[in-house]
Amino acid sequence: MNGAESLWRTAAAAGIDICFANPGTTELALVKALDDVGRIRGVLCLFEGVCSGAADGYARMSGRPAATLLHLGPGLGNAIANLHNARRARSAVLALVGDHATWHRDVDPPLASDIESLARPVSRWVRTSRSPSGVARDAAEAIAVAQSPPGGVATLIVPADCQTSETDGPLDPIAPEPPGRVGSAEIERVAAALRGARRAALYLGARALLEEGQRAAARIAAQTGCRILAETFPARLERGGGLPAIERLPYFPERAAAFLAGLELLVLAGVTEPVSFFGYPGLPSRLTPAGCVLDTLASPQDDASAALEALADALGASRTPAAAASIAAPAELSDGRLDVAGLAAVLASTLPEGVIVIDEAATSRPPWLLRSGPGPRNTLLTVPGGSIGMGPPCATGAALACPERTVVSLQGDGGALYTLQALWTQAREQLHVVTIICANRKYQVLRVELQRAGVAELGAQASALTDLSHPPVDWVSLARGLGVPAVRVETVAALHEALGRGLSEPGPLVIEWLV
Ligand SMILES: Cc1ncc(C[n+]2csc(CCOP(=O)(O)OP(=O)(O)O)c2C)c(N)n1
Repeated sequence: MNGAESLWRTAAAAGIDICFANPGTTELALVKALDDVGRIRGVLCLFEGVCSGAADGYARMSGRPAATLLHLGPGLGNAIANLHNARRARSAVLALVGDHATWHRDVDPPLASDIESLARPVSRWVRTSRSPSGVARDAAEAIAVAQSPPGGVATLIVPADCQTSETDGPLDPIAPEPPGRVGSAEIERVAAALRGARRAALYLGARALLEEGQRAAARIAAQTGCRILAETFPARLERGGGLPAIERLPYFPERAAAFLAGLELLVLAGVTEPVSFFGYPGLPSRLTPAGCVLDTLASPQDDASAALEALADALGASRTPAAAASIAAPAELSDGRLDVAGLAAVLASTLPEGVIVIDEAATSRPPWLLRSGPGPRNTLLTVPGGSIGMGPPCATGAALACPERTVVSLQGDGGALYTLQALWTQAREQLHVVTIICANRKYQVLRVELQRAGVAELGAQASALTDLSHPPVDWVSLARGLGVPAVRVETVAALHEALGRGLSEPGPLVIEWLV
């Protein structure tokens, strides 16, 4: 057995069943070995940023690690923006990168570069395999690190000769570290603080936003009257279907300050303190109001759900589930031109139970996404690292992880243009993804930021550098060119009809909304 086969057999034993790949000559032994091993599905992505975003989406929705296969430094470089998002989402990703044969590197061939230096900022673990016999051990270690709390990217660089040379065979998986357990003293301390505070909130992130964490938080809220808040851009937020009403922290610091104003106690569960996305002169970077006590119940490394449950018990909270949030009556659908309110109404009345919603809609984001609670059960995935171009790949990975569920991706046109090649993979794999492109034909959020910075009127360059309308991008043609059927809508009724069709028919669909 060669090193490549020993790597895949080790990875399969450790729970990896998919690899988002864009290979080159230095990865071909790994490509061939996928056929020899037969337990890992190779999915071709036409740009490495699609590989990394899809692996992130797959890991978020499956709860299992996902692999990417990338071509030396340039391939890894193309993947970095979405590896950054995966790092911030704390997704378990094994980034495999091929390299030149060890004996060939000395001649400094054209594709040689410092791959480890490229990998480090987005990886919690980086290693270059030194020998064929080390490849399986390196892979086992990488996968364990990727999954150990809080989870992240582990990058393993495998020289071509380490893939092709003979080895002893695969290794058993290495168990990831367990999440940290919050001790009873900490639980008692936070319980006492919550009992003593008149205006308190739980601030939830990461795994605290899965079902068990939310249900425990609802018990605590029912017992103490505290609010339940979520980080602004959660990696994965379960919503609806009787889960509690949770408000996402607003994006702009002024709104976040108003949102948190008056709190005396903010309890962190699975998350670090709230901070502003960007620094604005005169506004604070840290968002916790002056005089409000920050108390960490559970860090992102800890089992935040278990800590919340223990806290609910310590507070004597009832075990009977709090009354389910009432199902919102479908909003009235107007028959006029489509706007953000119309989009929200169509989504609220159309989306089925169990839908996975991807939010990279930027300024077209319907408020419906910011407050969870009413409505059928759904799962929301957002962009925790703020690096746009995550939506189409992440939708692709989520759909592969959950073939029985539908994915609806709300996507700004600017962000979509970074990684539109994901549509081709959606077509090839026949994934049930409906992408609504919010085509305002500009980088609107940057114009909002310019306004906030006091620019009353855009200069010619500022206007040009935030404009996507000359020439206008034709999303219907782009999607069709990549094998995905597409339709353009301008009215509420047309969106309603198109979305209904997309939800009921198999395979992907793109709906271009001319904003
Ligand atoms: C990788 C990356 N490059 C650039 C940016 C800066 N950026 C943030 S939002 C944005 C434009 C978003 O445009 P669009 O998706 O059309 O949404 P809109 O703001 O128009 O609603 C840009 C370029 C970023 N966040 N990430």
